[in-house]
Amino acid sequence: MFQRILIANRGEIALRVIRACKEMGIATVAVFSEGDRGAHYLSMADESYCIGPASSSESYLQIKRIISAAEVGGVQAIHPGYGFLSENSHFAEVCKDCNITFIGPSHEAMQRLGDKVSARNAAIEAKVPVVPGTEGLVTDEKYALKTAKEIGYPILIKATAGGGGKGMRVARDEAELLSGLKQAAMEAEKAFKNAGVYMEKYVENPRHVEVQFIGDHHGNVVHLWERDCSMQRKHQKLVEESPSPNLPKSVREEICKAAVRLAKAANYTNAGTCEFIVDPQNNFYFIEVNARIQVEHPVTEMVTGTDLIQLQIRVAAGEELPFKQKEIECRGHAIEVRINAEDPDHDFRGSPGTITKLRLPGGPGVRFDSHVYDGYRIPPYYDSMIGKLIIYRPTRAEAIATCRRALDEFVIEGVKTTIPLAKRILNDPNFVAGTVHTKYVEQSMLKT
Ligand code: MV4
Repeated sequence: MFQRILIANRGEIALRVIRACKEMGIATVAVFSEGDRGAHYLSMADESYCIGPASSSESYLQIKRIISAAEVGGVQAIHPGYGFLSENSHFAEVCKDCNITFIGPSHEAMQRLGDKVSARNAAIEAKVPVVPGTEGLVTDEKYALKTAKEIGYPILIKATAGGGGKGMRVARDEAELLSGLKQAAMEAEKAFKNAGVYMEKYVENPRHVEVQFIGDHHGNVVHLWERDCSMQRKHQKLVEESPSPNLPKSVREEICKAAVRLAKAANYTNAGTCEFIVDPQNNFYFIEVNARIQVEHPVTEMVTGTDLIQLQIRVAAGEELPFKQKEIECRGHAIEVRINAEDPDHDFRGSPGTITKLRLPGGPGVRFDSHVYDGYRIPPYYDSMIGKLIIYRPTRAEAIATCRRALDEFVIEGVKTTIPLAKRILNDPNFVAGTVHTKYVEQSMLKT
């Protein structure tokens, strides 16, 4: 087992990893930018090193600075968290070359499943349902028009190096297809230095269901059931839950087994998530793999009674998974509400500043994963999420009641937050009915 681990991240996920390490008797090395200097979570690590100015590109994204801190800190492994370098296969490779264990998939598996077309091909090989679309990248307009004719409009054009909705375009006819292809390729070149695009039939208003899986270095891969993340706004998840409401048990079993097939076929080790869309007839289609631990991992931890970060560390250290698939039950119901420092009256733009009053909810079934505290200055340089309220109760109805109560107790002053929106969501009849799709918030709750 590792003696010391460096956490190449910040905020709530850095604290989450520090906590897991402490319980395992593993020393921790934190890194921070000037923008995070003095944040209390840093003092919970055994050591912490400043790796640069506030901007991410000069600190948390600087591979050589992270590796230097790892060398100075004398660590055996690095946990990347999510975002930043967590899906950067070059970083995973550099760690390997420096004899530092990257707590995540191999750089080969990351590449194989990180590229969207490559992942789609792996899904096809593993007999995982995909949306009808192009065999590979769109090479010329004739092929694009022919394929679009075969599968029918509307078409979704996607960047193969994209993800999380970046570089996507809907085309509802030939004209939109031709212009969309050009724009998507230009955007992709600019954003990802890779202009490759592919096409899929556009599934209107789908639900977003993702499957947590984890593989060890002994050939075992298991799923830890699914999460429904349909409550989103502009590809930013607002509320996630498990199990997925109104998804028949048989479909849940199928979608979870499909994820395991794909992970096994790709020789995937450590934690990952397989993202699907589900149409109104409960048909599911593979979309992409997230080759990292995700923000919403606590939802899965609650319904399966696991600690996913500790599992990641154990697997990275070469241990076998401590359970077989049939031992992993999905029990009770978990709901996570992301708490962002954003101003709902100004298109949810960031609302950094100092927290002047903080009253946290508590009581049965309430967990709050966050690094913030009274007097904490939320920096303007990073993602606006400041914590996650996770509720766990025996049934969905009870989880909703507890979540409403917890949100009512929650007081954060000094910055604007998404708590008012969260309260509206938890009281929205369609959310309570479990019938929302990925466009619901934008179409029905935030109609400007
Ligand atoms: C789709 C889709 C509908 N049809 N693909 C792509 C990024 C990933 N995170 C979700 N994505 C989607 N892929 C096909 N063929 C719907 C989504 C999707 C979505 C698309 C546009 C706006 C918001 C969305 C939220 C969730 C899923």
